[in-house]
Amino acid sequence: MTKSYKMSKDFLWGGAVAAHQLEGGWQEGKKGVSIADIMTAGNKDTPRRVTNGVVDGEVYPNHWGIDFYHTYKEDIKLLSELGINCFRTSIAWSRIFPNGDESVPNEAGLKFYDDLFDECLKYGIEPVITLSHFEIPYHLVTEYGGWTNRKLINFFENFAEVCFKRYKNKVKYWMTFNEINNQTNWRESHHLLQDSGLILDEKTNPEEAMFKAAHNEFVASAKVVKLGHQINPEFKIGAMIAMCPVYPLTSKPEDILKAQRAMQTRYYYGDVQALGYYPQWILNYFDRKNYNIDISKEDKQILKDGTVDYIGFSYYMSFVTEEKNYNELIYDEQNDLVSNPYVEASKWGWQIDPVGLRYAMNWMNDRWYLPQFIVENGFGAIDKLTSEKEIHDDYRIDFFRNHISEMEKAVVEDGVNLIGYTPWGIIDLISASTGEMAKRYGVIYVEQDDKGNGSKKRYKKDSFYWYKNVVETNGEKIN
Ligand code: P53
Repeated sequence: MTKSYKMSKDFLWGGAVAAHQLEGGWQEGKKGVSIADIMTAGNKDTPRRVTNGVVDGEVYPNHWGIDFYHTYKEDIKLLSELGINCFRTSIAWSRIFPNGDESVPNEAGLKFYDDLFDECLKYGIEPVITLSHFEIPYHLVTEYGGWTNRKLINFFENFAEVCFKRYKNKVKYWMTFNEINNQTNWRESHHLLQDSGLILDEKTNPEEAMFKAAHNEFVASAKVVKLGHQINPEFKIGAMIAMCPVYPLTSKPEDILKAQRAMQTRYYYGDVQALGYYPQWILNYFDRKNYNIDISKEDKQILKDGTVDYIGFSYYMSFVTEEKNYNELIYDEQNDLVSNPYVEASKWGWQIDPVGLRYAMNWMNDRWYLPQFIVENGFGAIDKLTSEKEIHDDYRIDFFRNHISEMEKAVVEDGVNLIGYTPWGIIDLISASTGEMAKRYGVIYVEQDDKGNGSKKRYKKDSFYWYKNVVETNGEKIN
């Protein structure tokens, strides 16, 4: 079929990163310690560890990132050569409020983002900003216990208010919490830390703590959506969800039911943020489990008044589940997933499924009726720098081509309202799950190894030229 259509002419083509994964400069400009600064380096087989503060002799890759704090001018210039019109990054909370609970913001931190956003705007690149992307100030963990403490709602509001007022003429698209639903997998403690700043003792029920923390995040997010619209009615403030659709392994009715519960469990976050209330099944679940989530009448009103303007989401992979023992219908992300016989997986076990992107976009559209923004999509792989300083990453081009093709079908044929597309890790950076440099996503290569050694020079990969052509033709030429 030849394509006789185009994406809308104001479609946002960009690239995505997050502050803690590329800035480095972890102590510059009076920045405070964030939770990313106490996570050690890991790899595919060795999980990152969380240390008790910053410990001498440990290796913390987020301390150096790719040194973007110092190189952002050259990097933004390089990115501008792609022809992109937006750039998604986050504001490191600990640059603005080093401890998180101060009343006066840190001017040096604010100035850094002013300069960064100006640099983007200079090239016609619009910043798209996440307020909290896996990097809350560590002090909010040690002093307050993270997001299970309602005091964080207030601290977050202060942080958001300062950012909204300061950048109100430079930033239009915002997101509150990155991948708020990653903590569905609460058995893996790094998700609780990255999403909610939780380091739990043995006595605490992690699932209950997760639901409590998520509730406080919902309230904080809703308050900030309302506040943002007061500060600038033009603001578009979104949720940010890790979209991994969960399929049933077979057509066995119990498998179908299990996959449905899996989707409900992973995406009730979206229900609360998009619709403004909790679905009944989960309230019943809290009751059955005797969980005290503390959802007040006032909270319910706040959730209703602060629904998001759009659904930002990441898409990397799909999941499959089956029902092994149907008595109580629950979905346990750590134990209930099986592999999909129909798709291939990356070296890190992420199942590659472009069609799943179209499925997911339709599923969300049917459920939430909101504009969507693909704020992450990409392929983590080992790249080889040749002696000519080239990177032949056809596998990444294939990944992008197949996903963009399904994305365009979802938009043009299925009528999903999509604002933009920002591939993840547009420039190589530190992996969030493993802390590796070797798991690369970029169309720009950064010559640096897992230990932070290397020239740090930037090189355009083959995928750079390919993506540039996609952007320049507004998604028309993807072959
Ligand atoms: P890395 C899990 C599943 C899907 C997306 O991930 C995830 C995660 C958490 O690791 O995270 C997002 O670097 C996240 C980014 C992250 C990116 O996906 O683990 O928003 O910060 O870097 C890719 O390969």
